[in-house]
Amino acid sequence: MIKNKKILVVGAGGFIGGHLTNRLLKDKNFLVAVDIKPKEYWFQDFENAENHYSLDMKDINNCRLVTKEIDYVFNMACNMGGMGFIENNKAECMQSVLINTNLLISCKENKVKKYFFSSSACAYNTKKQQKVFVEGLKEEDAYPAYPEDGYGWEKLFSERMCRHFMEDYGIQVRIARYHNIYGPYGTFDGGREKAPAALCRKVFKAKKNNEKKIEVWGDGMQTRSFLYIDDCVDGTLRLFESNYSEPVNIGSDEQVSINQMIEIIEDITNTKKLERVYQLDKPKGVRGRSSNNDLAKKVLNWSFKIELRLGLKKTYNWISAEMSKQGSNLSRFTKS
Ligand code: GDC
Repeated sequence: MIKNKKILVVGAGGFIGGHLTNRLLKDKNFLVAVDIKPKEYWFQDFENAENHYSLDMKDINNCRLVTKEIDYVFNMACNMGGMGFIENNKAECMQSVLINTNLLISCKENKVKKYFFSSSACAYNTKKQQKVFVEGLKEEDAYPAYPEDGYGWEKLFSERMCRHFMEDYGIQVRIARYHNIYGPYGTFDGGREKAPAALCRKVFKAKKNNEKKIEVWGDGMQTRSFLYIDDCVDGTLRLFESNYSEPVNIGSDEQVSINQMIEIIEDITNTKKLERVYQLDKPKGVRGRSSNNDLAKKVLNWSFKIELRLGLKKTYNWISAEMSKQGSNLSRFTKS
């Protein structure tokens, strides 16, 4: 367990960064929490951290400032979202390369010991994801390089940047390839939400308004695997404390189609089967994707624990509670 360290989390106002910051605080570390978002849009608040709101880490001067006297850095920051965002904002997504690059340079200057980079399953070769049911992607399947356009290229390039900072300057790096992380305290509306949150929101709305239909992007047969946030934080910390410096999948291998996921949500919420309105012109991404977890088991002795059904139940309960609240409280989770 990491304890009594001075840790910088970049992207602490976001979904995964927020959960990670909370966990590191609970484990009795001193946290410097940074995000480009203003205070009112942070997904979680941290009373016991040194918080830096509205700080743009694409600016190297800001990176230099917050990496001083820091033991460990977790770079959880990027301008991203679900398919609806990354397919329509490729230039925005690629500019996150500045965050990783400037942070690494600053870590080198300030002699930070260890650096974590949050990469993505979008780094994998898209040509290996053209069928509905695919074998879980192994780490070597990122090459030959043909990642998701925009966002995936940034992730793959930044992975390599980390690797070369380790080889050339000796900074220890750890890299996770996350597979569609979901759970409470994440975006569920506004354009950046991913499928689990979007579909929980849609089912909740249909129930509330007594509607009989929901809109689904694509034909619903596309597949993914989804990892619950608590498993993601556990896997991340396990990887960080390991001796393994190459990219590792942090994901689940419970591969489901989008249609199957909707059925699970209907089932856990006692919703009568809704008519699916398939929107074939909406962003769809790859046809099929899942995570091969052999390497994580081997080098980290780690595997996901929370099955999709349970994770979706927790997520749905949180989203429905948020949507039922009155007032403007919703905005931080729905800001586009
Ligand atoms: O957005 P996402 O969860 O991202 O979409 C999964 C699939 O669900 C897509 O085929 C999408 O068309 C379908 N889908 C159906 N209805 C909806 O209402 C909806 N909203 C959304 N968002 N999708 C719907 C993600 C990236 C992430 C991240 C992970 C890593 O790609 O967007 O930024 O890095 O991958 O695994 P997904 O899984 O394609």
